[in-house]
Amino acid sequence: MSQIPQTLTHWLIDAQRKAGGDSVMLQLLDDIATACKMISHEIAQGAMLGNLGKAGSENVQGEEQKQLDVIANDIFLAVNAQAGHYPAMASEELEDVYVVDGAAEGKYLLLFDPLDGSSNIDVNVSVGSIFSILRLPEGADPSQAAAFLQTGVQQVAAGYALYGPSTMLVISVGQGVHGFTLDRNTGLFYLTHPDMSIPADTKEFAINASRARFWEAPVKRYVDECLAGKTGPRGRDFNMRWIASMVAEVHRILTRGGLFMYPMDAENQAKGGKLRLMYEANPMSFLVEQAGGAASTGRQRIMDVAPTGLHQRISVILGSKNEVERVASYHAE
Ligand code: P6P
Repeated sequence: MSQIPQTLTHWLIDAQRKAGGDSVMLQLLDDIATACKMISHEIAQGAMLGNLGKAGSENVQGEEQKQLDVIANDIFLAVNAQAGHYPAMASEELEDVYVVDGAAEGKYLLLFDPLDGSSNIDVNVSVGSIFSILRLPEGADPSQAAAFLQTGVQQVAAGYALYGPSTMLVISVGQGVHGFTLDRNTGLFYLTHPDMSIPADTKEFAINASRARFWEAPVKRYVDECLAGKTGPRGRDFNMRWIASMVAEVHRILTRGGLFMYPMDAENQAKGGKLRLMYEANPMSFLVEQAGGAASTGRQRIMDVAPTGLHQRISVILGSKNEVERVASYHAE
């Protein structure tokens, strides 16, 4: 019989057997996959469904929402509320905690950015959804943000969907990082990228170079050395990428290595940085570390940061371990 790739469901069954315990994690990730399939359909239709462009509203970050931001958020909330495992959820698109009716017995908390990089939607560039799953702490009130304010090391699962030329779901439940590709004919995700791993070294870095005038000295030193190429202190040439879609950048790094930086700088310092800790930096750091990479603020491991707010922003330097450590060493000098 011809060998067919393992489906997400069968992979989750295997992972649950290895981890022991109940099948809840299997159900949680299966529902995430369903939500991402539905969002993929909305996005893949592009202008044909009339859902491109602005929603005419702003999110909690004061950012203009695209119609697909709202659609993706509604899908994530509706699909992941059904099984009753989450008494509450937190979304980049919602200021407060979203309490799930009838799920008071749930033991997990879901945090997500339903459509990251949505400024790329109208120009048909890859975007993604990012999710993080925490346990509800014993005795905590899930309706309060405090229940969510756990360090990244407390995550029990994390991942993203990448809506690109193909739609992929990349996840970790603490047993490495594994990529699944959506087959639109069967509607199933199949294991296509088992055991994704980040090389410790790289010649590729990603940063929004238009912000160079705001960078702190250690970041400027690192980038200048890369730009100096083989004639400079690094003794080798580097390449640069910037997609302005964190999911796409992280996927490239999980696939072939690299360094992604959105550091705190003189302009965003008052806000603590650009990217959000709880539903962007922490889940991506979980994946990166599970794949053998590193994720730092420049001054400390991202997943050790004690959160102070649901929408807290943070400096992000993640990817190939030796490069992350180099940037961190420059901060320490
Ligand atoms: P800039 C998208 O809005 C996002 O949150 C990340 O996905 C991305 O890496 C970054 O912001 C892009 O920021 O300043 O280049 O638009």
